[in-house]
Amino acid sequence: MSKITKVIARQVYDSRGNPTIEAEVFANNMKARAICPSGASIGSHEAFEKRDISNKKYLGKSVLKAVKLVNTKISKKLKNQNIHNQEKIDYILIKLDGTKQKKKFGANSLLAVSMAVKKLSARIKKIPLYKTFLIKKNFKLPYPLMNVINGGAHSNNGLRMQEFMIRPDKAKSVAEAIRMCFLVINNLKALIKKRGESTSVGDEGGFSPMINKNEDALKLIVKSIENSGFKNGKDISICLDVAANELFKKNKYSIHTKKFTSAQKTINEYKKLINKFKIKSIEDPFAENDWTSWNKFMKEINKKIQIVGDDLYATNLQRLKVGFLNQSSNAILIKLNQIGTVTETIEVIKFAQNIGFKTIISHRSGESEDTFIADLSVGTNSNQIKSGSLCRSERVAKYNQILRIEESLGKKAKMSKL
Ligand code: 2PG
Ligand code: MG
Repeated sequence: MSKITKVIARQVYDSRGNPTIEAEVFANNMKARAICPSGASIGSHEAFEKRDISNKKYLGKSVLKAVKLVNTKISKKLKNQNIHNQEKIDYILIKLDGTKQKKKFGANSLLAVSMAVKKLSARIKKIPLYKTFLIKKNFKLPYPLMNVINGGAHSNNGLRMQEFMIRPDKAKSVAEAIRMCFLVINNLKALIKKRGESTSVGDEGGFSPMINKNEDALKLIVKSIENSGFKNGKDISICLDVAANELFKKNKYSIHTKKFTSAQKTINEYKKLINKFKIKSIEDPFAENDWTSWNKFMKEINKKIQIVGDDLYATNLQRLKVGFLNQSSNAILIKLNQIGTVTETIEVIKFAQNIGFKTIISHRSGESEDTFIADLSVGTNSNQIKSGSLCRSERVAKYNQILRIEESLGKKAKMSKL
């Protein structure tokens, strides 16, 4: 048994330059630390993020109260706990907060501690972090979902959909997968330049040219896949995150154009896009409480593509169960800070995999140098990882970590099944 001697926290900054919380846990004369990420398109069912809204010095964005809670109440409660008992520690945190959406302490303070505990336990046992989750051997490596054009809440270009991603389906290794994405991204950059548009990037490292039609973005991506010598829909496929919550009003959607139309018309337009651009995966095609449209879409698509629930499930077991019964999707996006502890996240992944859902581990649009999710994706045999483009170190850091893991697995490294 290794007892926790101390837990501390500090305010650091995320990739958007906003304050966030870093926790540091001590045991056995060793320590580990973790940083909590932060989203921009935040679902209403997500766990709460504690910020000091009245602190004008930080425009209401500081996390100093959350830091103080870790340094006092959380540190006191976790002192002398066995660092290797993650579940017990996480339940102490959940109970200490006591609210359904972690409103008292904030998921940010709890998660930073929870992840740091997990890291320190692995460090003390001298096991790589990825080997301490669900899977202990026969690891399957995830396909990267690289967000190459940023729109929606992650950019100011007026593109309605939030993320235009590529997935290198034919890659036989992570190294090859990343190389394929690298080629497409470079060709995309050249095409954007040729159009006379800016090649500056959005929050997740994808280009953010001033184009505002979804179809224009899709055409550019198809062309850059072809210019790289690949076949769209075979070697590399296009995947979308619509983040439809942001485009929903009075039961209508403004996804395909600025005009708000019915869910059925929206579905018809999706179907056209899927056929025309051979799209293989759509995340959050509808709003988080519009269960009817999700189910309708699933029926009409009839297992042809991956439908992913992000804001819909908010990494919440109860919501996933409802979605399963309602046949809302066939995949779930996993974000640790949507629920607030490592243990609850693992429970959701386990359940999702048992019901045959694909699991996709995801970053947030506000990220840090922390690579915890890279290990989580391998350690749970998740099919895919979404960590932005091959640009901005907070995004690339996760892909680099998976490259290291692949190298250490040597011949045993196998790609996951899509
Ligand atoms: C999403 C995420 C990550 P955010 O919607 O999937 O790409 O964005 O962190 O802003 O919620
Ligand atoms: Mg999303």
